[in-house]
Amino acid sequence: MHKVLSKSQIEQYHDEGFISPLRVITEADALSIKTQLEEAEELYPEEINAESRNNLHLSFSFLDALAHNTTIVDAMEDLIGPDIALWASVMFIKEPSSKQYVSWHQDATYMGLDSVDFPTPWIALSPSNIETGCMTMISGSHKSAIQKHEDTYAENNILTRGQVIPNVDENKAVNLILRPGEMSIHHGAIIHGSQPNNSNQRRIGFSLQSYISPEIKQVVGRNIWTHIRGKARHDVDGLALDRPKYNMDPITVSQRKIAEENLSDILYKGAKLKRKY
Ligand SMILES: O=C(O)CCC(=O)C(=O)O
Repeated sequence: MHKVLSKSQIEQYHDEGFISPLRVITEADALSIKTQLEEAEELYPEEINAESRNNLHLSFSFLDALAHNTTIVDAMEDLIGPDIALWASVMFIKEPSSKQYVSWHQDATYMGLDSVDFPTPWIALSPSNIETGCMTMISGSHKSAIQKHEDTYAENNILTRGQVIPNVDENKAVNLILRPGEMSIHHGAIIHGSQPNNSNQRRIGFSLQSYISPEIKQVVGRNIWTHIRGKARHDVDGLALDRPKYNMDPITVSQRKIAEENLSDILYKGAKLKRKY
């Protein structure tokens, strides 16, 4: 018996590499989280900005709550079983009428794990559609191996290395249209990307990249894992994370710093250049 996902949704995840849309919280709650995020951006500009967008769930309690949201975690359990840890998170913000885009890529390429088989929920905190620059998935592409990525460091490409898979066959491209409070779930090996935001509002998506079962091991670098549910992982290097009791809870701020350094070492391993995110 599955907790949240239907049999056909689970089949769709395995066949196409994604599920969308799924309602997680109400539209009003999503807009309230967006307001909290924007207040936090004002109050702590050094901590949350376009270059400091990773692992915000480690030191902001309203995002920690989303990472542990029962509907999201139940959906994860339906896909990967009861023992779950979160690898990292990324707040993907595209400013109104901006050129920022995400090139075709496969998430698992630079995560340094010994498997590509894991899900990422992406929660819309504002409307995500063709005008605002929603994610587009190449249906079924998770079934082929990790493709060669070229690091471009292109200015408006908001991926770490501006990495891109050339010559993607876009015939099977599917746009994931989400209302605030809905999520999509995508597979670690699916080819996906997103176009610029041509609207007059921000496009904000919180990517919980990714929920991982303990059978999957970190083989590059030392990740700081967030324990979510079930049996804890063994490869946590002795750092049992405190969850933030409130935004910027001091102990969690220093934990996030360590997590950020480790994540950067993983994501930029062998890269010519390191960007700040
Ligand atoms: O937010 C976007 O447009 C892209 C996000 C993405 O690539 C991801 O969550 O894996």
